[in-house]
Amino acid sequence: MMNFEQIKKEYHLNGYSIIRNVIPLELALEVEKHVQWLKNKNPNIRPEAFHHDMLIHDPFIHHLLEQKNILDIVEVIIGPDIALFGAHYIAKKPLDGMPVGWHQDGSYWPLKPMKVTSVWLAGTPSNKNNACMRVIPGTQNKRLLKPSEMKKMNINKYVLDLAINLDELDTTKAIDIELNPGDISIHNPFIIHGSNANTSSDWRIGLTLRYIPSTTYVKRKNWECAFLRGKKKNKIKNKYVQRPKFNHKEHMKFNEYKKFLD
Ligand SMILES: O=C(O)CCC(=O)C(=O)O
Repeated sequence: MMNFEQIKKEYHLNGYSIIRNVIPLELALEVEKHVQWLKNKNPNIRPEAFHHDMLIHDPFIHHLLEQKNILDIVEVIIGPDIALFGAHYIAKKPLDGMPVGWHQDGSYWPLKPMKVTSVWLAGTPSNKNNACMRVIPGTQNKRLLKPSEMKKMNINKYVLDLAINLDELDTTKAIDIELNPGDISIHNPFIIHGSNANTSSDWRIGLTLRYIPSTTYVKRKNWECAFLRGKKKNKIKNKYVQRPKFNHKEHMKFNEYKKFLD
């Protein structure tokens, strides 16, 4: 049983919360399989960069988006009318998985208002050894830095193109978000977080999912969102994709693919 009150309390106090065994292990193993499948299909794209456009029409991703346990947790944070505006696998290969510089998610996002929460879903163990996400609790109460206040990073070496200058941070306060497959963490769009390079001999696979209430507008032309629960707001002109249909030639076959046949 999930303790929603506890999740809410931790999230507001620390800017994040860890929730164990949110999806079944069997499904988490399919997350790992999906990354390997995408990698074979897109050999020229690094697996840290399996972005939204590659995922938003994918039935397996929609199967994850329909998981009641995840939506119930998201509802505790952003309320009952829920959409997704971002999905991104940050999958780090063994030995050369790229680091993510310290940042606040909200610095990147064209959201009006900045009401949003992130889920980080583990498809493999993610720990200190293989470069798990790290957060600095309490920094969710700081102001959001503008991109112009951040340092430009080399995108051949870092997952993101911007990072907060190290001399503005106390990284000794950082906490490692250690997860097992099927666990999730949720984090606030203001909290400062990042991760190291993966130099271990293991994969580190995480799926980031960004949820907004249907009252948040995504101010990016033709950006595709997925509507997931509750009510849409007519005045908010977000574009919602249709639930995809499974196609044997285009999609990875997964245990429950039949749900997407019609
Ligand atoms: O996956 C990581 O290491 C960092 C994740 C991250 O920056 C995010 O979810 O916003």
